Amino acid sequence: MLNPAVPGFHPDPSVVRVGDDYWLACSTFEYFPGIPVFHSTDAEHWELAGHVATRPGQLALERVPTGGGVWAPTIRHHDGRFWLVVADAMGRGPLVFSADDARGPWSDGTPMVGVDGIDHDLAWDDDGTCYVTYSGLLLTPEEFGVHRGILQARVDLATGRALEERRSLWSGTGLKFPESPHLYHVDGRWYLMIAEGGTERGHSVSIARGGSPAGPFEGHPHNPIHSHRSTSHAVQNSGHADLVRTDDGWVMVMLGTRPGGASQMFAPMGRETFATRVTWADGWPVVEPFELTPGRSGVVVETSFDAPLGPEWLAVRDAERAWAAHEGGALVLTAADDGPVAMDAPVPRFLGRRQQHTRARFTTVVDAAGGSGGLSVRYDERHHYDVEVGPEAVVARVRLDQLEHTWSVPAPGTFVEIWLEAVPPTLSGFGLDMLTCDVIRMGFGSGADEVVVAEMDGRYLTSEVTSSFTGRVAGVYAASGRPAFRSFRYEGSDA
Ligand code: 6LW
Repeated sequence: MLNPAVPGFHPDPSVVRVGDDYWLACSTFEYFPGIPVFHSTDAEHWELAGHVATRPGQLALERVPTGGGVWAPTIRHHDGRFWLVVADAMGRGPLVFSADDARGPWSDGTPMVGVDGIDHDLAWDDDGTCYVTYSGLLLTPEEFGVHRGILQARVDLATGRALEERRSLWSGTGLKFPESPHLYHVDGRWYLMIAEGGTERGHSVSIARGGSPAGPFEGHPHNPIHSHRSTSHAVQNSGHADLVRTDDGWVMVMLGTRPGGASQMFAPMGRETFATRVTWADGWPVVEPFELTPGRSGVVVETSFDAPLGPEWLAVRDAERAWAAHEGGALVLTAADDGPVAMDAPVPRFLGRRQQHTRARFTTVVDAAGGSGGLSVRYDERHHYDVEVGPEAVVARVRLDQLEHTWSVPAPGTFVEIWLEAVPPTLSGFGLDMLTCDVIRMGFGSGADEVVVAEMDGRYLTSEVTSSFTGRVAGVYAASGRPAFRSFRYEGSDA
């Protein structure tokens, strides 16, 4: 299987098969558009087909804290319609979306009533009764962090209302954070598969089976059925899995990270989607080992800003992007009138795309005559590195929580090609450099005219340091006035 299956931060994957098509959805937290839907015809090669949340109001992202928002969708298909349940964490809460076509448009989202928690799953029994099974982690201020294990209730999806009091189900082998439950009806048995151990290095996949979707369930005698914990596998944190049957067997998708550095400490892209094959023995799934696909060559993606941006472009907490316009073949971003440093804002005037390769370079041409602006690679509003063109200078900026450091070089004009790149550290034997994942270089110009304004250790822009659920996103932003961006190039390589 190709791995990563969906590179860049695409955690909490859920997959469904409808006819000869496969559809996969992931978490997107505070980013908009929300909940990407990928399409495949072989459950291995995935193309972005659209998003569930494309309109204001479908999610309440404008008010969610960093890392809140879209947590762990489940996508399913029943009676000719696509259904997706998801937690808009610290936003609208548990929601039900539906659509005739997985590409969209999707419904406005119906709040679930009588169902709380996260990681909601959908399953129907033979008489059409719908079961919502979920992780009982509570996020309300008064009960934040209370965990009630794996819970379930039958639900009327049309109204979002639970039809009964929730019941507790098998909740794993006793590891922390039982979550990501999924129910499967296979050869007359019901299987309940969960993640446990937490989404960090202790992550694992466990499973149980029984005769009814409502339990009781008997745990696999040798859980977990998958984990990379305490190994040196190139993919760590693997878990939060979903299963789909293909023509020649079964495929499991799951989240995982690619931490770099001598002791695999830091993952720049956060949690990505991986895939492996599954066979069955004695009525239990057997998860096949998988490896990263070796030597995946680089990609170059050119974006011309004279047309609307593709669906891979993200804004932070803003569904309408009223401050972005296409004018004269350029993308013009209007800076906020006041407030903090541009990228420190909770709603920055920023449009970006995920870093999807271990080595990546982002390049844009900015016309700063109308205002200052630049390139930023961000984890969140407190962890970002920027390179910005102002009236007199090109400024490199590192923001790490309360710390900000800048470097300044006279600008060669207001029409400047600027770039950010993540490159492997230059190893000089044993030492600090060997522990980091990469170095981020910030500069302008190219070839003989290239100027490196600053270099900074990249370990501080990783999921382990920022403790964020997302991954690096890099793009263009306005700091003052109305800077115009002429082009954008993404170059990535895992080699
Ligand atoms: C997701 C849950 C989790 O809902 O993190 O740590 C949440 N585990 O499974 C966001 O990815």
